[in-house]
Amino acid sequence: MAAEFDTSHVKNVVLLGHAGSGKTTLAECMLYEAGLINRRGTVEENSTVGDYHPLEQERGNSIFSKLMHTKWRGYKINILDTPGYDDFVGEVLSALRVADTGVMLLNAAMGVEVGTDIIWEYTEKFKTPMIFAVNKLDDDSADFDKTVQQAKDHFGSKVTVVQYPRQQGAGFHEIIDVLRMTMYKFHDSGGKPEKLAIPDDEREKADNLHKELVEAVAANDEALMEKYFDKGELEEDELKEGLKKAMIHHDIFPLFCLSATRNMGSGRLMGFIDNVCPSANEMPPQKTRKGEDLPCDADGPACIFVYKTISEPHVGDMSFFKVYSGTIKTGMELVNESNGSFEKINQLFLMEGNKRLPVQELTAGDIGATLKLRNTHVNNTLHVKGKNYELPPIEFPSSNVTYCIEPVNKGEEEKLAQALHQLREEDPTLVVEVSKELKQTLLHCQGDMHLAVAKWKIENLHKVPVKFGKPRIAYRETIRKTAEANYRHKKQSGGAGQFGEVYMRIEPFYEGMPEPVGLNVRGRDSFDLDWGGKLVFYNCIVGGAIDVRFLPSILKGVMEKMHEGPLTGSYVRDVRVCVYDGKMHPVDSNDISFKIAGIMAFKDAFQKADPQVLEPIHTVEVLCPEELTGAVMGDLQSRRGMVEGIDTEGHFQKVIAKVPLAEMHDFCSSLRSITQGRAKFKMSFDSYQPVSYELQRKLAEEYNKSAEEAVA
Ligand SMILES: Nc1nc2c(ncn2[C@@H]2O[C@H](COP(=O)(O)OP(=O)(O)OP(=O)(O)O)[C@@H](O)[C@H]2O)c(=O)[nH]1
Ligand SMILES: [Mg+2]
Repeated sequence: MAAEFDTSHVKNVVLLGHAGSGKTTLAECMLYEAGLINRRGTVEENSTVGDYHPLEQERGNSIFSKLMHTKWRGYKINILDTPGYDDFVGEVLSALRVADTGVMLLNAAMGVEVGTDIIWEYTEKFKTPMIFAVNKLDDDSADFDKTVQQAKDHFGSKVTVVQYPRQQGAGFHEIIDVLRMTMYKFHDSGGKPEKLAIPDDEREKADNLHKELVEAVAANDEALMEKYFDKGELEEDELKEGLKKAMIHHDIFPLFCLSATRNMGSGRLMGFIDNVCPSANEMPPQKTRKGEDLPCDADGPACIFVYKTISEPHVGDMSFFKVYSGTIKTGMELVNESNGSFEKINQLFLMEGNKRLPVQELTAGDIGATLKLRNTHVNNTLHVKGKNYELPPIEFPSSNVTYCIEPVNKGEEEKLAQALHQLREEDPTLVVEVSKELKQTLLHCQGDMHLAVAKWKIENLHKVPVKFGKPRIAYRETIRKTAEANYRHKKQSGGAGQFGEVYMRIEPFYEGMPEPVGLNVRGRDSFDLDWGGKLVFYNCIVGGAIDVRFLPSILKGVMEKMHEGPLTGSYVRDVRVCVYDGKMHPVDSNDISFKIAGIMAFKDAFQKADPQVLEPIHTVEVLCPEELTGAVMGDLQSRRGMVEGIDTEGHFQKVIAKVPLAEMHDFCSSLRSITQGRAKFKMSFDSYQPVSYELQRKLAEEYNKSAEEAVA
């Protein structure tokens, strides 16, 4: 059976906004208004179509993006409800990737919030046509004008009022629409409003706002500008066409009014989405990675992009995708451009939260789901044989916080590894690293809530109890002065004997340092170490004191000791080693003897060379409202942080600091509490810097203690 809606009658909207701004409640209204559900659920009663996941119901907020669809006046509207908490940014980005219009909800009682600004940055990247919806106008502390002003301050003069409320707070029930020049009057139960003429006492305000709207539209279209100059007015249809064009060019952001809990305003919003917001074939064509244009044409070659995968218990892997070209039919076979594998589309579904509605085909521009693809992942492009389209991937942000993870029960390591693999499949913002250096499995994630979700999934879906901890720090060791040492390794008691004696000098290495003084350089090797820094190894043996064939063994010994530094067992870097003398035994000297002599001589010399532990220092950038800068700086300084500067970024202050990674573990939750979630941060590795004498002593003590316990 052919698709119910053609490409021009499918609209893909993503609901965006700070946590708690009312996205899930609005989605519920849109389904209810269209009769897809016969009762509006609420977040409080855990009865919405959107927040069906047990964890969401437990927490009272969305965690995963949800695909739902509604049908309104001959159009199909795909609704992508997204979570507002920044920890779940991956869900927002993947939904934004496939949407053609974003609806940014503003909480009229709070105005523009940090989440609004964060998400706005992402919409700018995608250049998504955007609508603003000022929600919660029934809230006693709603302030529409302040919210609009903040929106204009934060997002510019392109924010254009299309509706304003005649009342706010408990009395809110009328909306003045200056595009239609109509007043919508709602009954207490919300839903379908009466359409009335604009009352006289609102006429002037409505006319002014209408004029602003018309001029904004005309300003973005020469032909309309001429008509406007000519007639001093534009017809509603001309306004709609002009608005659509301006939205596609990210030149106008129409602003609407809502009370999602009272279901006031959702119908008009859907009407605007139908008549004005672009369908996928009205958007600029997708550019493949090769730079070709891929027009959104139902008769074009079949091509889909997978933006999300989830694993449903008792169902299997579900892949969510958008059809970017052609028409997808059940039974179709497609090629996965990323790995060349063939995938059969056995089933196709429209989604309504967790409800799957089977269909036979999906047309270009539509969004749907399928089950049990064999080898397809997020960001994969699947297309008809004979084509080689690859669509640009979603760029997920790097992580903010890292935890080490281990199973509570010994022997469940493999089960945990499989669970983590599955989690990573579903959530590309969760990065799993098995660190050879730290001998820990690390979970890099977006924040504590993100971690809590991972824990819930591992324990409830994969049945592996886990514990999280603070990861070890990847310290480094180096030396600050030159030292010499020698070591004789001798073992001549029963069996093959061992003998090797090495004299070496070690020096702190720096680029451009002069050749070793007082030694005959016979050979030199320079190594860029995997863990950063260098080792420069000199053969300064004279008179054949040690045969050159043993030098690689000495080097091996030195390298082995640099793997587990003498002070704290951390990697050693930036050392020059000169082997300048030694002794051999004609029979007992062999590789192992000189390797051991190399290890021990290096260890002794290292201890004498004023060794220094280095710690990783990260650059931390915190975006926060101005009034919180002091609190943020205080917190960073309490972590041995050095504040390097404060910049302005948009409406935020950006505090830049250099902070030891060892002090940053709980910064994410601390920042959330000192700023009530009104700040965000990112951090990146900067450099290795010496630790204080006190800390070095403590680290060396801990290392020696654990070494003793290990042999005990
Ligand atoms: N007064 C009032 N409350 C609302 C309105 N819309 C939503 N709420 C309430 O605001 C809270 C958050 O609503 P949600 O729909 O979960 O908000 P959300 O944007 O989906 O939140 P996240 O999923 O956390 O991003 C709930 O308690 C809703 O009942 C509204 O128009 N007026
Ligand atoms: Mg929600």
